[in-house]
Amino acid sequence: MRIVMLGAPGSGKGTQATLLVERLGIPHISTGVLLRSAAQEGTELGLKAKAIMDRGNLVSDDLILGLLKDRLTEENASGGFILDGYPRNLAQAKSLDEVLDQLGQPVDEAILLDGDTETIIRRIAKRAKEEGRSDDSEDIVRNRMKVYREQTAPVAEYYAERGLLTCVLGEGSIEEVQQRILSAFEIYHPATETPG
Ligand code: B4P
Repeated sequence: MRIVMLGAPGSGKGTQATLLVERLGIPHISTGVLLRSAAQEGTELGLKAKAIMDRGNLVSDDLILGLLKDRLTEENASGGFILDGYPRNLAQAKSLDEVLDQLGQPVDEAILLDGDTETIIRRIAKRAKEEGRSDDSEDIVRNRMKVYREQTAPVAEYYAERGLLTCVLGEGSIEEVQQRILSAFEIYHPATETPG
């Protein structure tokens, strides 16, 4: 199964994707994680990306596509994946379709986590205190929200037009949101649960 997770910064994409991989046994591919790893390793690409991420803007489509293609062609992605943080604009959505068409592995589902802006600001403020991520300060988060509204929100429509979009309310506890996703997709652990 090939799933794309969509949602504003702080909507819970990465959090929910991490829980879903345990259920589905497919890898979690996060472009944010790929970029932060490259920055930590100090590669030229990583340092370039870090300067952009620290302002809350999107890194260039070419740069991120190169990183993503390498990851999608790794062997453990051939049986499916949960893609988190990509696509973030319409050009990326089209590039993703092209790459996956070439691999003969089209997107099966897109999940949009919908949440209130103030909830998101609160969650990220908490993470800023706990983890100190350099793009989590309040003014940068407000810019990330603006970038989301202008560039990423139209991507949901792109998948809706193709009949692939499921919207899930991202408010409430992490476990409550996970349960909503599992119910929407009728995902159960075969050994311990039966469909309700
Ligand atoms: P990401 O790493 O994707 O960062 P994010 O949008 O904040 O999402 P993340 O997955 O980390 O957080 P989550 O909502 O799960 O991107 C960072 C930057 O990288 C971008 O701004 C951009 O510059 C660059 N980038 C990445 N992909 C790109 C692309 N394709 N093109 C160009 N640039 C790209 O969780 C947030 C917090 O909320 C966590 O602390 C979590 O514990 C908490 N939380 C989640 N759900 C909760 C709940 N239900 N209740 C309480 N807390 C909750």
